[in-house]
Amino acid sequence: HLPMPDSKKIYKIALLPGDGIGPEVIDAGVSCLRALTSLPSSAFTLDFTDLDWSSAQYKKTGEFMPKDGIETLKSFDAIYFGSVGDKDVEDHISLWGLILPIRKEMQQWVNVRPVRILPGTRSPLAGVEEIDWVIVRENSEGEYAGQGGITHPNSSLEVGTEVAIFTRGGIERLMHFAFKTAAARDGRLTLVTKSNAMRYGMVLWDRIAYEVAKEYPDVTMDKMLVDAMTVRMVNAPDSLSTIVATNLHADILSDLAAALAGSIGIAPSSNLNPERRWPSMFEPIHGSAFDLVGKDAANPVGAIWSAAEMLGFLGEEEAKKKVMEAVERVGDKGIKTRDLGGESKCSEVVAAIVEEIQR
Ligand code: GGG
Repeated sequence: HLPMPDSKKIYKIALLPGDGIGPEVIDAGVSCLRALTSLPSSAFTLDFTDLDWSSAQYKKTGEFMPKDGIETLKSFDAIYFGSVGDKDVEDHISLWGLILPIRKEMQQWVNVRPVRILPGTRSPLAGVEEIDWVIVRENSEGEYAGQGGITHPNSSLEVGTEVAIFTRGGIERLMHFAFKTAAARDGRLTLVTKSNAMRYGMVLWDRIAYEVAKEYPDVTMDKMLVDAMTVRMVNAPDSLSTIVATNLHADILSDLAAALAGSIGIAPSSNLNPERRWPSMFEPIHGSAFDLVGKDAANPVGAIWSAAEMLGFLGEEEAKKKVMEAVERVGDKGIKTRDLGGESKCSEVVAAIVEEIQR
C-alpha cells in the first residue's frame, strides 16, 4: 500500500465483477466498503480500479483479459471478484478464461471458505441452530490441474482424460495451513479424501496429513471419505469444525455447506497467496445466477462478507469486524433476500448494511 499525506493507508483494489449477478453483488460490496472508508475514524482508504474482464468481453474480443492482464493484477493489493459464467459461453471456457488462471498465476494455493448460520438465517436442517465451519480447499492442483486431453475426437473411439495432480509440496503446505487454522479455532480438523477408490493421490494425501499431524499435538484430526462426509454434514453438523479437502471435493462440499447454513448466497471465499508475494482474491462462492440478473434479487451477503474477509487479510481486523457486525444486525432485523425466506431486494439489504456501518 502507498502512504497518504494525511497518513491514511491506501490499498489498491482490482474489481473484477465478471458475469451475471457479479456486477450487482460487487457494487453492493463496494458501497459497503465506501461507507466504511468515508467514516472519519477510518484508518485507511481504498483505491478501486474497475476491470471489465468477463464473458461479455470474450464474446466481443475473443479474450477474457488483456495479454498483460496477469501482470496488471500483480500491481494491486487485492482482487475483489464477482462471478463467472455466461449462457453463450461453455462453462469450462469461462472458468479457464478468468478465475482459474488468476488463482494459478497469483499462486493462490488455498481457498478458505467459512460457513456460518448468520443471525436471521435458518438452516433447512430441523433443530440445527449453529453451524460454524471453515473449509480449507486446495486451490492450485488436484482435479483442477488442467492436465488431460481428448484423443480420437468426434469418433466412436473418443477418449477424455482428466488427470488429477497431487504433489507432496502442494499437500504439505496445505496441511500446515489447515492445522494452523484448526489450532486457531477449537483444535478439531476433519481430513476429507477418497482414498479407498483413488489409490495414489488420495492415499498420498492421507499419509502426508498424518505426518504433518505429528507437528500439531493440540489438533485432533479425524478422517472421512468424501461420500460419507456429505451424510455427516447433514446428520451431525456439530461434530465438524475445520475441514480440509481437495480442490474438487471442497468445491462441492462448500456448496452443500452453504446451503445447510441457509443459502449459497451468503457464503464468502478467500483465494489466498499466504506468502503475500502476489495479491489474494476474494469472491462469493456463488456463480453468475442468470435467473436473478437485473431483478435486484441477488443476495449481496456473500460478496459483502468476502469484502470483510479481504479487509481482514489486508490487516484491517477492526474494519472487518465492523462490516460483519453490520451484516449481522441487518439479518437480525429480518432484512433479507428471498433465498433466505425474506422479502427484501438486494438494494434494500445493501442500504440497511450501509446505514449500520455508518451508525
Ligand atoms: N464467484 C465464484 C464463481 O463465479 N464461481 C463459479 C464456479 O463454478 N467456480 C468454481 C470454483 O470456484 O472453482
